[in-house]
Amino acid sequence: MFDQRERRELEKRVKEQNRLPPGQSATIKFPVLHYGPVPKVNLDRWDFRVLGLVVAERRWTWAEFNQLPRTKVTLDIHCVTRWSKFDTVWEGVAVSTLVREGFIRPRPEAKYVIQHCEYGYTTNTPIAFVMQEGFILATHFDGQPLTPDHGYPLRGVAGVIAGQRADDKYFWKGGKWLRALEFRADDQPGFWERNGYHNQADVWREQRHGWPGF
Ligand SMILES: Nc1nc2c(c(=O)[nH]1)N[C@H]1C(S)=C(S)[C@@H](COP(=O)(O)O)O[C@H]1N2
Ligand SMILES: [Mo]
Repeated sequence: MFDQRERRELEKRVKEQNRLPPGQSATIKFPVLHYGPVPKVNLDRWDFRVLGLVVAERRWTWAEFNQLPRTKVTLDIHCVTRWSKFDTVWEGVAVSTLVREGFIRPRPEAKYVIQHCEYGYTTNTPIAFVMQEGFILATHFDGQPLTPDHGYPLRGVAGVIAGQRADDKYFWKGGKWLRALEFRADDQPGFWERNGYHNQADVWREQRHGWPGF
């Protein structure tokens, strides 16, 4: 089949470019993966919060969020279920920009960021991770607003900039239907991290699963 051939050729190319992490295969589709139902969103009531160890907590309405400085980035994404998707184009807001421009002022004690999503889904990373270019608070994929399945209206995206040295984590470290970032001094394992996935989730070291029971 034509698709199969396209997929194999893509996989060969990204392998040669050292962009295919161990145990992954390339996909040209965009699988949907999450636990639980897709939330219905009312943008009139939607808000985005910045909480915890910051100089001033923040709350932005949807209209306000869309006034924040925007970024576009091309990322390779790696799902722990072994598919990788290459050259995905996302638009939204970079946490590093918000920090640099003073929209978010983390306190010095803050070391971790928890992404809080609809229905209580959370995922955790060090602050340094969300400050990387490969992490974005995305409203758009491939030039279009996110679809409900992929996290409309806002999601975290944990990806990799091809060729850049960075802390590369599996895609579950990007929360769909994102509603808040919480800055904390201590780490707090999120939904998948408590359900068997690895806390660090380094794609190149294949940190897929954590200790049994954690
Ligand atoms: N809110 C929420 N975000 C989530 C998840 C989830 O269950 N709930 N699953 C994660 C996992 S395991 C993956 S692989 C990606 C999948 O994103 P996609 O459906 O856009 O491919 O979303 C991540 N973000
Ligand atoms: Mo996943």
